[in-house]
Amino acid sequence: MKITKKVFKEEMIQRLKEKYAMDISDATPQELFHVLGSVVKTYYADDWVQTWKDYLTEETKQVYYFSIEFLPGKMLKSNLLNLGILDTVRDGLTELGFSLDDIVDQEKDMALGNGGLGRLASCFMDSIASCGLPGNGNGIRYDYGLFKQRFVDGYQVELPDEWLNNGNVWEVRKESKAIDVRFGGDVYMMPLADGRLKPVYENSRLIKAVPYDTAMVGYQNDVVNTLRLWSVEIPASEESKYRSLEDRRELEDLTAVLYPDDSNERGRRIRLLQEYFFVSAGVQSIVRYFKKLNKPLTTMSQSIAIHINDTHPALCVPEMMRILLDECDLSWEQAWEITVKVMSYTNHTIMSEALEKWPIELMQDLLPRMYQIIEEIDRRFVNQYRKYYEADLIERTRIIRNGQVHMANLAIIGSHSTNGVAKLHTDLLKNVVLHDFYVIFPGRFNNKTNGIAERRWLQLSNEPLAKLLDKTIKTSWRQKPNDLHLLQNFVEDDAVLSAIEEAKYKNKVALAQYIKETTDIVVSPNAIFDVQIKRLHAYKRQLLNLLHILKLYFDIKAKPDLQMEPRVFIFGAKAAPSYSYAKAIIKTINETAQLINNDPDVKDRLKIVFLENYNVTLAERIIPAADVSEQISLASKEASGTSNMKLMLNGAVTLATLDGANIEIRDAVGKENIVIFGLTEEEVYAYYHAQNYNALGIYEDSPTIQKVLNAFIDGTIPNIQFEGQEIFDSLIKYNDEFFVLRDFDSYCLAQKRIEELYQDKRRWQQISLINIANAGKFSADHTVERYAEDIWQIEPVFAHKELTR
Ligand code: B1N
Repeated sequence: MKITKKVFKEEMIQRLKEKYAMDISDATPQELFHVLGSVVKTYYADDWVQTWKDYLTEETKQVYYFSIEFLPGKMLKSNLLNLGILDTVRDGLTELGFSLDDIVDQEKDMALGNGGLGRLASCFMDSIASCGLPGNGNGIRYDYGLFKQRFVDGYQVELPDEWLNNGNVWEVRKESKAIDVRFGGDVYMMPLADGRLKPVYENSRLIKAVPYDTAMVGYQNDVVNTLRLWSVEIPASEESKYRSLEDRRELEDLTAVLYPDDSNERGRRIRLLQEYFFVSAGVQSIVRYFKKLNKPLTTMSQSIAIHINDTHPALCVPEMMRILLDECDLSWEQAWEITVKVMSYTNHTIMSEALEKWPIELMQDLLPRMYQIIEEIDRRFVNQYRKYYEADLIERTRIIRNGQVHMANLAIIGSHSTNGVAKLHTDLLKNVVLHDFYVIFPGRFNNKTNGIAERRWLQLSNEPLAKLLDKTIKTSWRQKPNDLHLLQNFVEDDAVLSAIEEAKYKNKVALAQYIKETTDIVVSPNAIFDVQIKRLHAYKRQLLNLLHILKLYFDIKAKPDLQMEPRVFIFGAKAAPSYSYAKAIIKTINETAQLINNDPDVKDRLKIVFLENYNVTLAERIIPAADVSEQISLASKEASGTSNMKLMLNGAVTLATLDGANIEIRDAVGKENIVIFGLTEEEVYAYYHAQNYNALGIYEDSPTIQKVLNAFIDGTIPNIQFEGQEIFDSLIKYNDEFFVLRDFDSYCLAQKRIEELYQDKRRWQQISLINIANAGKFSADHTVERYAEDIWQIEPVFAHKELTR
């Protein structure tokens, strides 16, 4: 359908009248947003219905991406871009007397995720649709998304994220597709006359899972996939069981909040119920759909792929078994074969505190039938493999041990594919963390390096650069991110090099303005914008960044006329509310900012800006303006990282350890075009094996480190008596778990190198260009195409569409 400016404007005027009974000239941005959203919905409605129908009638194999987190951010602009009407709508609104950007501001971020894992799921949704791949998301519609972060006296304070307060234009409630989910009570197996066993449930509870569908619009390809998020309700039949308000509350709380922990698990009752809730609803609805196709169940893997994004949806395995056994009357062997073929699993972390385990009693109590099935999977696994492997290996790989259910073991045993998210990460899975499984199932392991949606992270968020690219290399990069490579031809072109710098400068001016408005801190766009944006976690080492800033500060204090390139250190990070160490770091960075930003001796050579409430929308503001990308986790700890890719795509120079995808970024740009420092993963493991890391020794040998660390406890940094001591102790008393002190000197040298490079303007511009030109590799389009081919065995729908058109 061709949407002209004229048609669009008339539609806006008409709908505004209908919905709010007013002239468009009187509408507020909020009202305009709602009307615009509903107009945009009509533009993809036909394609959405058609995509559903095509998949059904063509019997297209589809993937269902199960994830307990999705982090789409705002959707208006992205939908406009993908529909190919961004300019039409922007111009139309201008003619009506409004600015699209003001209206865009009205949309609340959809923040149903914590960080990288949830954002990856959303980049994948965008890429799956944009590559014309048949795929859907399956998750939870939390009433409250990730908390809003405020700083009060430098401390993080958490406020609820009431994202649904003004309604959600994009979602469609599908009452008719609701599913009953059962939990609790007792279950026993009753023998039937024909010898089969049927489960009988006593005192169990039924809850209703209601799906809310959101369109995932593909990039100018008429494909509209679905993100299905489930919300809990009390079924009419069960109303009588919920006498008291508390009873109801407990149930309704099930999909109330997202657990705010990133890379960290705390086994909570409600969390386990959340996991089962969206898994059961999702798998049941998939089987219901499959049955419509009238094909034998044994062929399910030809029509359906289910992806388990980290272990949170690992109950997909026993839930599929339950349905096939209890409701479809298949034998165990048949059901198991189908399940393993349908399921695949991604591991996102090797941090042991993030590996999910549930106490047996809790699982038995809340999900008795799941537990029975898991026990049987475990029993058969042990039985089958103990013939071939030593008892210890079997003991280490079984699902149930030490009183706990090991979810990663369940996901690996119950699926045909286990992948890591960057080369190094996958190697560590194979050789260290999951080595025992690799011995048993070598063919199941594979790597899929993460990727990012370049549409959002360049086309939408960095218009100055996008326009420059169009002018320089034409527009094919918008369809094929790999064509960014064409920019490489301009690495000696002075005009292009300065244009890149100008685009960056423009973005820095805009960010400086935002910083002024939100924090009242004045920063110069001529300074180096040095950016670390990610969750606050000890392994990501925001502390290392802070130690270096303090060193620079003391250098200035010691030598007041010290010549240095002015720097703005920009942080964005939320800490899990219960993670007191991470919160101590936030407080300390904020107090150090007070100290440095207000010290007249510093004379604007250093500024620290900690922006509140880091989220997708804030990332879209910061990333285009970044000069330096801080990727400084301890080698082996960051599975992949994705902000590293986004920053590179926007021309920032990466300052990194050899961790996660940083290694692949180095390989893509060449080692002259990235600044690498710190221990390698081998060196880290060598310390573990020798157990000879000695933080105190490093401290005692280095006057610089002493000076910097003492600032935490001697009152130099104000108002952090408690926090400063906690951080100091983590390094000295508890021997510096993430080798911050060991990497300190190397990091300072790397920072020096950044400064030298920056002072050679042309060289810096060239590095920036080379980073942009080589970022196409990290497009999530490639990543999902690899998943589609190697793991899901699904194909793009275009081939067929072209034929039938
Ligand atoms: O997943 C991202 C990676 O790029 C990051 O390196 C990795 O840290 C991140 C439990 C997690 N791993 N594990 C989690 C999140 C929430 C939770 O409750 C674990 N997040 C990651 C994408 O691959």
